[in-house]
Amino acid sequence: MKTHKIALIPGDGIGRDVTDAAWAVLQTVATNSGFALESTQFPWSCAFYKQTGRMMPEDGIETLRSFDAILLGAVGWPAEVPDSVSLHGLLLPIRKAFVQYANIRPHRLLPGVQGPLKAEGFDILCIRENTEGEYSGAGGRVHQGMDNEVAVETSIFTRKGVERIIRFGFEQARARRGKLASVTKSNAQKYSMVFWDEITKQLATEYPDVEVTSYHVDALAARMVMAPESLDVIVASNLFGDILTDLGAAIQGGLGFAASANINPDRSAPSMFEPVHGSAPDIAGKGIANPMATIWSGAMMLDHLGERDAAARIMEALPAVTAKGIGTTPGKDSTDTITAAVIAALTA
Ligand code: GGG
Repeated sequence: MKTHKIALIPGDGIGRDVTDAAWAVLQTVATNSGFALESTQFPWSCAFYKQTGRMMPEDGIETLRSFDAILLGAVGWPAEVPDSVSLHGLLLPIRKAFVQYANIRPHRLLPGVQGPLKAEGFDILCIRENTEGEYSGAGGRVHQGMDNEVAVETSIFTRKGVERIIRFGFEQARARRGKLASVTKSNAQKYSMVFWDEITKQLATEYPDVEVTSYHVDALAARMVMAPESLDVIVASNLFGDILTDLGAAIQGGLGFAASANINPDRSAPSMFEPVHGSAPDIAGKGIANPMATIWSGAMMLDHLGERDAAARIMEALPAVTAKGIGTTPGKDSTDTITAAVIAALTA
């Protein structure tokens, strides 16, 4: 029997609740589909940082390298560890070390879910550049605590990095409805964002079948609210993609539904799958976190591992559950209730 080796990193807060739920669903579908999933769990988190001074061990990346994929819950415990420390200590190094340059975030309104807009049929795919740009971590601070203190944060956009993510966006658009929105703020940022626009234009000649439009990020955000049906695939930088996908999550009914895949398209290292949401310390341990985003991310993981039928079965189960009104209202149904309903839909 084919066995996929998965590194499980529940992380902080509700991360454990949602990864436990997703794992139960993944095990069910694996058993029913004739393959096996074998997990190794890693306690890397802010609690780990408090004990060891690191978010993961020095050889953490090398340890993860031998796995077929990584399933992660959430990172952050801001009362104890600054978010900038936890993000730069775990999530960002994994994305960079494993060249997971494409962060794929699907936003779809599931039946029965009431979003804030009338956006029936809302279905967009956001491709976020995941290894450079505004989150490169280049910069510094001098004269700390003095009135001449300076903080500098440098965005890094390389031709290789920009070309490969925009090309990935074109390929995704080609496989969907053939429309690509390329997002910048090139009227205000005259080096990096003009560079991005130029590369979009150059690559467009290779994809005559894709209708590409360049938008400024503010206009695109407004369009997502006012005319979401006009959009198909969005490709954006690390920061803009991060922000736009929280907007996408809101339109699809909340962060509880927003899944993501950090993909290494060349398959030279493992890819990582995680919900868009963070650790939500305010509801941690209450058993009310919506596990759908992590279950959906798990389906993306199975798809990436070549288990397409199993992934498709999960993606049929989720709307079947929400159509019954289960998991559609924040806090109404427990994590266990939603998980059991998904498992029941899978085994019906
Ligand atoms: N589920 C992953 C998580 O905890 N994300 C928190 C976060 O702040 N992420 C920022 C990012 O995705 O770059």
